[in-house]
Amino acid sequence: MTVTVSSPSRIIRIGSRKSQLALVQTYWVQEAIQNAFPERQFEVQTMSTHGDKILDVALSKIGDKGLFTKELELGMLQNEIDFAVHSLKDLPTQLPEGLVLGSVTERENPADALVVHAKHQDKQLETLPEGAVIGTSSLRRLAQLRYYYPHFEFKDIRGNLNTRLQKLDSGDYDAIILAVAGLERLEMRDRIHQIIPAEISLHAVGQGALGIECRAEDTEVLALLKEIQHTPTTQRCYAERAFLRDLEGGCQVPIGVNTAIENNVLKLTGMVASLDGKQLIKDSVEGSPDDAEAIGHALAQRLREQGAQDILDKIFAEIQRDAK
Ligand code: DPM
Repeated sequence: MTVTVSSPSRIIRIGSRKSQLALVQTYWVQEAIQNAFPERQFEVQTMSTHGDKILDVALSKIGDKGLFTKELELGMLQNEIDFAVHSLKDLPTQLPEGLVLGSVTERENPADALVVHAKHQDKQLETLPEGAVIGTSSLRRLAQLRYYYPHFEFKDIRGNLNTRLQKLDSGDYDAIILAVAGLERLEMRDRIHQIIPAEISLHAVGQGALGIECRAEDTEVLALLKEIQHTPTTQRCYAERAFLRDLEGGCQVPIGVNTAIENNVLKLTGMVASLDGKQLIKDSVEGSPDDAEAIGHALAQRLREQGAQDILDKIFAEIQRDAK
């Protein structure tokens, strides 16, 4: 186990993936924490993750949840970096021994966006033609859209945001689905054609928020990170992550959520859908924001009682079979 030495001169090393989006997010965190502690020194160190190297395989087929986080986690455990900035939705719900989620920063719009090819500028999800080819490699987006729009075709798409937009523009797809938050952070909000309402697409757990991971025993870094934590976002994301932790198996699953805090009541809505879009189970649980994780567990239990486990077991079996 690493020992963290505290000294006033200690430079805090922030780990980041090298993608454009990851760097924008990391520099945002660096600026926020630098503003909170002007006398301290923070520097960014970049690393490539496994997920950055295998761009040709559909995410859902890789079945490895730490795809974008493992190398950064090793870096923390080996004391090469002090904390890592992740898109919270890419951070597995179970962290390696010795690491914790030190902070969750204020969430941006967590919704999904429809981005269309130029020839469909006058269309919305409701009016895209029968057989329109929709690009996504998210099982969650696929299952929900199939449920509400069974007349579309779906095709995998990988690569970073720019690559995906190029593939769309070159005519490979009629439309693609991307997170609003990613497009906004990269100043590409003009590509957001329609924000998909929560009634159609519940977002991924943690979507739109940044999660900062650090060593569990590094009390100095933990204290620094607390200053940039956003409490309502943290409560919402803890409820979402507890829900996912209870339901997921070893791979990406079609699970979506939505949360809101109003009048000190946290409401968590969640859904599990089958890949063919024929079954979709959705329900909500409310409670005190202080009981965020209990709300997540309660919702998982409620969806299980309604048949969510059968749907998920079938999907795990399918993915395992495809992987062979
Ligand atoms: C995860 C998923 C996707 C990313 C699965 C899901 C989308 C994959 C795809 C867990 N991570 O959402 O159901 O559509 O092919 C990812 C994005 C962001 C973080 C890009 C996106 C930016 C938004 C954010 C990829 N990870 O979802 O369009 O920080 O929340």
